[in-house]
Amino acid sequence: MSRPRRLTTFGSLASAAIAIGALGLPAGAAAQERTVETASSGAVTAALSYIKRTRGEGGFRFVEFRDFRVRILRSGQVLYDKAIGKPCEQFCTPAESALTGKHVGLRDLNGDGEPEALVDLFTGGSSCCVFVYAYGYDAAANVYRRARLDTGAGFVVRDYGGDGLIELVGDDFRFRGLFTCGACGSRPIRIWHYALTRFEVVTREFPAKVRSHAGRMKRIYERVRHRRDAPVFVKGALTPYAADLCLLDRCRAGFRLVRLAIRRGELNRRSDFDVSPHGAAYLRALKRFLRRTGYLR
Ligand SMILES: [Ca+2]
Ligand SMILES: [Ca+2]
Repeated sequence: MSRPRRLTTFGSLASAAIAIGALGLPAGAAAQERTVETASSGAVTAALSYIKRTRGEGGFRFVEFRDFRVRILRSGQVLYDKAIGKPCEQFCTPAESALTGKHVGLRDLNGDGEPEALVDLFTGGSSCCVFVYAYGYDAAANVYRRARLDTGAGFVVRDYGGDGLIELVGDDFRFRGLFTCGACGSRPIRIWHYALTRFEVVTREFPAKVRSHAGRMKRIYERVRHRRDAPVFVKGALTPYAADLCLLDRCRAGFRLVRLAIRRGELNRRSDFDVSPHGAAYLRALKRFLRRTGYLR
């Protein structure tokens, strides 16, 4: 006899129990206790399962999750059953998705009336990283296909235009700590749309949102530029400002403000906590980075 399996579920216990009965479990799992969470919408049931163990001793105890697995049933037929795999084979934590409020949920991301199964995992570490796994139905092939997004520090959910096509709004994590300290600045806005096998960066399609983000960065710059410890914070505001303006095809206007800050001496080295580059070298490095990341074309 296998031991009763612990259930964590956001639906009713009854529906989870039925789902488990129908889903079965991978061979060899009986030896270890698998937690299964399920979500249903119409004919679709998605299940996220994993092994959860408490490790450590005494005052140092932590919960470890591993062997994440996703299974999707449609009208009782298993159409997807695979491990989540790297980088979340271990050390990741299930995250309540901003899209569904659950570890596993169903929501239509692209307005076609077909819900996608969604799982968010957090890799741990300081403000990094939230991964979104979306499983979409490919009707022609009668299979589910996976799209994965590394959002960096996470995202918020919007539906600009109210067209049912969901926007995931976050920032460009490649800019973390760029030319400054990790917590000394912001990052350029980044917006994604879901497509069947991938998430697409669509930031340039939302110029009004980019303008408003750039405006915020400029206001931060005006606030911090008088501080004694200015350079790290000035760069923390000017870098995303310049990137935002490039998204609006106004790179030159962004660089004009950077040159003004250089002339005013706001980017000179002023303390031991300053981070290179300074002055004109900052502008050169900024342009190089914006070119490499596709902002400056
Ligand atoms: Ca859909
Ligand atoms: Ca929309």
